[in-house]
Amino acid sequence: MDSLEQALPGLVREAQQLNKMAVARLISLFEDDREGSAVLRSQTLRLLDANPDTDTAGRRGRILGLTGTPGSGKSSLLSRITVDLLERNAELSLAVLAIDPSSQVSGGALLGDRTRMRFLPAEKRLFFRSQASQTDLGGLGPSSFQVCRLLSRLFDCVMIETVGIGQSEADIRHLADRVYLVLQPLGGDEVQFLKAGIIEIPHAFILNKSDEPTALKSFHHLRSSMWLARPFESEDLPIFQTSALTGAGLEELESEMLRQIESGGTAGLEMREPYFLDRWVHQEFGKSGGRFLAQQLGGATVFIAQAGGYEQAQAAFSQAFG
Ligand SMILES: Nc1nc2c(ncn2[C@@H]2O[C@H](COP(=O)(O)OP(=O)(O)O)[C@@H](O)[C@H]2O)c(=O)[nH]1
Ligand SMILES: [Mg+2]
Repeated sequence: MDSLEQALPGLVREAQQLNKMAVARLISLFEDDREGSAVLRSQTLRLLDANPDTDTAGRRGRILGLTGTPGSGKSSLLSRITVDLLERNAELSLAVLAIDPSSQVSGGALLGDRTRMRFLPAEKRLFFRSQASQTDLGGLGPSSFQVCRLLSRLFDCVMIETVGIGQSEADIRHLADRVYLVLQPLGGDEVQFLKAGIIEIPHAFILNKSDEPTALKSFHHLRSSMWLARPFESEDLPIFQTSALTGAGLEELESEMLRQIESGGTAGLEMREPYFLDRWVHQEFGKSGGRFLAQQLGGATVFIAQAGGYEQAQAAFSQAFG
């Protein structure tokens, strides 16, 4: 750790030039849950926000989330969209964080989706990282928040792919500035979109696989489901009909994403720190840890303020509780 501390200023500068090796090394630090690493993380964040001789200093990239059931086409869409966006905006830099539920079974988060991504290894403006998810139901991994704090300081946009089923999909709403739910046309037995249960979460819908024969019927079905589930908003909720196979509908979706990215940075990962500190405490210390935070330490918001920051709060909590 000592040697990393010395190397940190250089490493941060290289990462700000989007050197892939440097970015990957910093990610490892932000995924590291050993105690000493919290100090290095807060040093990294300070360096990132302060380095005056780079144009990324003070950057907060917009965070877009793509969620939806496995097989709906999230990875296929991302592999096209990312490359298209880089072509459409020559200044843009993007990081993709794919949170892969299958990795628990296969034992490694590295293959799987990556092989399907049409990925440009030499392109500095595009960075791809795959992460194991916490459960086989998807949702965020234990360090997804940490890695987003880092990536949003380096790239104009962070795109997160998560599987959204059950409870876990709501997590993405806490991390992303905008959540897109990717759906595929209904099968013959008409499972209702409403039953999918996640219609309340997203800001926009992507009905993918529009090349399939039942796509149009499903579009009308989705519209009426939205009227039922979110009657006061449904006018404002876009549905993008896309095909990652043929490319149909992608231009419209990409235009909306570019508008999102160019409209400014993230609405504030700082604001989300209390939620993720609470989540971290529950993960690491269980329910009794959560009670201790709420009852003895005044709750996550108060405790972060008292400790002087998120990293400091993690370290202080481990001491106070452990
Ligand atoms: N017909 C058709 N198949 C697609 C489309 N997008 C993805 N697929 C296929 O659907 C399967 C799942 O895609 P994938 O991107 O891995 O889905 P993910 O699990 O949501 O990331 C793959 O076999 C893709 O080739 C599409 O627009 N049309
Ligand atoms: Mg995928």
